Amino acid sequence: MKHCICAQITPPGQAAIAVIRCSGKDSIALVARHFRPARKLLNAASHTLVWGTFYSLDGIPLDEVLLSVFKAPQSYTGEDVVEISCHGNPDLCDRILGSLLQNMKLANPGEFTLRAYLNGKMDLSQAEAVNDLITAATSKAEAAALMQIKGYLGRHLQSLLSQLSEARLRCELAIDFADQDLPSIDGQDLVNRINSLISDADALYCEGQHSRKIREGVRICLAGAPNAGKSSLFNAFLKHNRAIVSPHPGTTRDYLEESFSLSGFPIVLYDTAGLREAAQEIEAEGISRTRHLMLEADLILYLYEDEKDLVDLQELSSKCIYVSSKADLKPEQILPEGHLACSVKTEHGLDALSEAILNRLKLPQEVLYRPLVTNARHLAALKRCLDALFSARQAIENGAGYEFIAFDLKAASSALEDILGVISSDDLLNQIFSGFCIGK
Ligand SMILES: Nc1nc2c(ncn2[C@@H]2O[C@H](COP(=O)(O)OP(=O)(O)O)[C@@H](O)[C@H]2O)c(=O)[nH]1
Ligand SMILES: [Mg+2]
Repeated sequence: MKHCICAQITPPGQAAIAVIRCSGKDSIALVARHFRPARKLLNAASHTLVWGTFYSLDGIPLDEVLLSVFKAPQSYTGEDVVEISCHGNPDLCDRILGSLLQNMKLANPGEFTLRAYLNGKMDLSQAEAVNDLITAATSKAEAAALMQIKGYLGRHLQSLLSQLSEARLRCELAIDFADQDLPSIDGQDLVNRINSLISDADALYCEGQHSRKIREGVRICLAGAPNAGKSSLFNAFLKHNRAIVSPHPGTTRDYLEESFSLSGFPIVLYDTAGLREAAQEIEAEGISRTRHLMLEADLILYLYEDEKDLVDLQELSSKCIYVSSKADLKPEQILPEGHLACSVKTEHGLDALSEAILNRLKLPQEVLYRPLVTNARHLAALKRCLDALFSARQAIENGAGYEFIAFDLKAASSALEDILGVISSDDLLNQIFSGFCIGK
């Protein structure tokens, strides 16, 4: 039988209130051993509060507490749950938890959510989204995670899965009745079904690739000649003086990395050493890192004070916004097509630059109201599903037997089932849930 588990679900440290959650078949009876009036707890209806005193097992009163009672299956974990709200003194919480641990086990990270998943309260994609929501750094990332918790993605995948089964069923019928003189299945119909599955899965995958940026942050690299004003712009975006700004070229030798939110989207901004030849050793190393960061970035802001500092970025130019910096010093300037001008000093052009960044990245505001695959594990599974579907379509085109097509369709289904956790190995579950915080 499964143990009752407990853990503090509020952050450690002093607070007005701390909450300890207990979950398991016997949780109500086990907490009642510590609680007066015990009978009130034992008789409590689900979703009610019970007020009383919490005692250690040897009868010493520890605190006045408020218990929230949730009965299976109407609880977070799907088991009987008691949440103990006590006073938020860390020492006191330890003593309450210590008493409970005489009959219960301390929950592992993510174990409450793991139980919720195992008890069918949510599919695996929803369970993972719980952690995404807790760790989301910006409002857009929160919205995407919440959509997933609410099950939008799960329902969408379920519908793909049932279309896949339908197509597979047709193949299997064709295999089973191959030796009988029945009309063979409609090949064109099967191709149509597979094509429609491909376009659906492909849209989900492509949007997902794009939206991963919502989770992980868009990487923007500031580049340009030394002294172009990169560190100043870096500080302006972060709204504090993180990077050293100096009139001496070559001050920023290593790179700096900071995150901030741009209209709710997470951005990881890199301030780099300026690109110039003939640098000292350390600076040269900085420059080679700059090149690397420019390659990896989703977007490059290339700053220049003077047009003579513009360099040909070749293949990188497609992900580059050219910014003429220190515009306050160049009131008469005529900008090349597509370039922006800004001044950190007067703040002129900074809003337009932010807007240009958002436009360029085509961050999908509206996509948030549709199911999104933002999790790397899910994206990889979706890719496996797509590959299997391509292979099925190829098999039909090659005139391969239906057993080959059925095999590919089966592989496509199990890739989607991996996302939902229809069947999942203990290893996978451990890997996923160990990334959670204790108490979730
Ligand atoms: N007038 C003016 N000076 C600026 C502006 N931005 C940066 N500077 C100055 O240009 C110099 C180099 O700036 P910095 O940000 O360190 O450039 P970096 O080498 O590209 O990081 C410093 O003296 C800054 O004060 C601006 O918008 N207007
Ligand atoms: Mg600098």
